[in-house]
Amino acid sequence: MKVTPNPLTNCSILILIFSLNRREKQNWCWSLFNGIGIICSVIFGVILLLNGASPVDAAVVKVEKTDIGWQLLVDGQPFIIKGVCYTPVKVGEDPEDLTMRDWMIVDDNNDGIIDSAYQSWVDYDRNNKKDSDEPAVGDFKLIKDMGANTIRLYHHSSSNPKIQSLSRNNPLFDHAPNKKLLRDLHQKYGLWFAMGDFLGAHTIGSGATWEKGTDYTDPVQRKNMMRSVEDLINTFKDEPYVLFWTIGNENNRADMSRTNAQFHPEEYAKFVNEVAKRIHELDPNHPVALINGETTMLDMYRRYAPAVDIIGINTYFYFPGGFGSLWRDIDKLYDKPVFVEYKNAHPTIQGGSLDEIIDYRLHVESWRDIIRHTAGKSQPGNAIGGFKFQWLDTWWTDWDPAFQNLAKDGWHGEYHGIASQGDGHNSLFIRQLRHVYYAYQEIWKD
Ligand SMILES: [Ca+2]
Ligand SMILES: [Ca+2]
Ligand SMILES: [Ca+2]
Repeated sequence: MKVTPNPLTNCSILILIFSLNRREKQNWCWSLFNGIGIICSVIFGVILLLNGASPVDAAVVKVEKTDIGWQLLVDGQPFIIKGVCYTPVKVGEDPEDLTMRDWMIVDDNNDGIIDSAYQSWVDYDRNNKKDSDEPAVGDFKLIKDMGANTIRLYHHSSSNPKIQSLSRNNPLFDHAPNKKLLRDLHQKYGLWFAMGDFLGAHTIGSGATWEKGTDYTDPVQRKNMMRSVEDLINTFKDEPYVLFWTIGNENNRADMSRTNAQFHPEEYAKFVNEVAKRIHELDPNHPVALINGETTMLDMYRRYAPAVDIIGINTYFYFPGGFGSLWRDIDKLYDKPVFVEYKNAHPTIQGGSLDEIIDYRLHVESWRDIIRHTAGKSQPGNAIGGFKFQWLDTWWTDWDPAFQNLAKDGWHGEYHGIASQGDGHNSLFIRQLRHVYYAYQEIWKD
């Protein structure tokens, strides 16, 4: 686990060893040197303590292609991503109105404990009340018990006012990240985090106005986005829970991302490559995943973005039995390891609630298709796992964030949760676990 030793720590240790080795010499000159060495060691140690620094214990994560296909390796061991997208939103809050808060700091019962992380509870009898046999358990214990090993976080908050201003001072991102919390979740539950930067999606990080959207031909905006990414890497690169970095979130789709990548694919792909190279300079220990909507523009990445390590696909399509020709299509266009972020894009709603049987069957088939295309199984062996979108129903996606309503186009984006928020009272604490939770518990246990 130990990598990239802190040079300050090394310096202190070297001086200390040097002074101890020479201690037997009585020469006054050596004594003076020893004295200086010990004093320096103490000063460096104090500086480290004051800075809250700790020994570097980031994992070494790599991707590797062999005869059997692509694999993600964590400290040398093959790793399949059993992932969950995690963005719990309290009923009534809406990121589009800049009212959504960061779950990492939400403590609405004012007890100093982060609510969703440690105090959510399962409403087993679905009566929308917390009964005596429904104790606070917390989302990450539930997610761990479901068998997941990785959480996807889309974008990072920052303590730097200049970086905050690039996200329109959005309350989601306008504060220091809660690294202590993430460390605890890693230590307690063994969960890894895929840490993201939107790279201008939804205008976050670019400094563009919402009306104009992010422009990848604008050198000022590109500089802003690079700074935002550098802030992410420099903040988290030595943290033990980082699995890899994600950049973008289907920025190739203008309708979904408010960027012009779709209209300037070459400029976008070249910028992505610059960003991936910069990340590798700052942090050689974690790969870079580009998140794309479906498989359009992969040929551009092949030509102009070879520095990307992993391609993540947000997919809305489902074919009987899984993802159809997705794995082969990607292999032909862009020879990289692949993970998918997937959902039941057309949830069947019966009598105002999700048809959980249809939903869980679809998810089981999707997961089996992922596993079928991992290294050593079906060709091309390029799958490294997937992220289920998402942990909790959101109520802001369509119309009023105070109501859970259907979409006019059948996408029903407010019903993608592994857990629902019941009737909306007791948000953000209540969890009604759907059948899909128990389905994953079964298929992810190996
Ligand atoms: Ca609390
Ligand atoms: Ca109950
Ligand atoms: Ca709604």
